[in-house]
Amino acid sequence: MYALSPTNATGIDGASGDKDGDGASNEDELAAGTNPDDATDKLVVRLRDSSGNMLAEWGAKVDKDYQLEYTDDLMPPVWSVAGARKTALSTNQTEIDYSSSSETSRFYRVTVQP
Ligand SMILES: [Ca+2]
Repeated sequence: MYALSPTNATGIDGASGDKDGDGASNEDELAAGTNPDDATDKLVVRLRDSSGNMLAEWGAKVDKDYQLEYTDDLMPPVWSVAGARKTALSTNQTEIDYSSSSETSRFYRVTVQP
């Protein structure tokens, strides 16, 4: 499907390479179901306020499973889940972190579940 190198992990065609230069590694793109040859196709998470809680939204791939996670400290990060693991039924996915209202800073990520 994609011409990625199994023998040169750090090369541009390798797992940690970024063939299309969009900032997402080839390995992460394959896990997310995005195209490592298309710089306009990558998993992007946007955050915004929703009545005092943080709402995350991302462009999903149908039938992929996603989980929103957060941490309040990056040194080192201890990730906790926010909301439930979701199987995408459409390309627009959202999750609200209802535990976020009292926090002054918090970091988020969306993981693609196997
Ligand atoms: Ca891409």
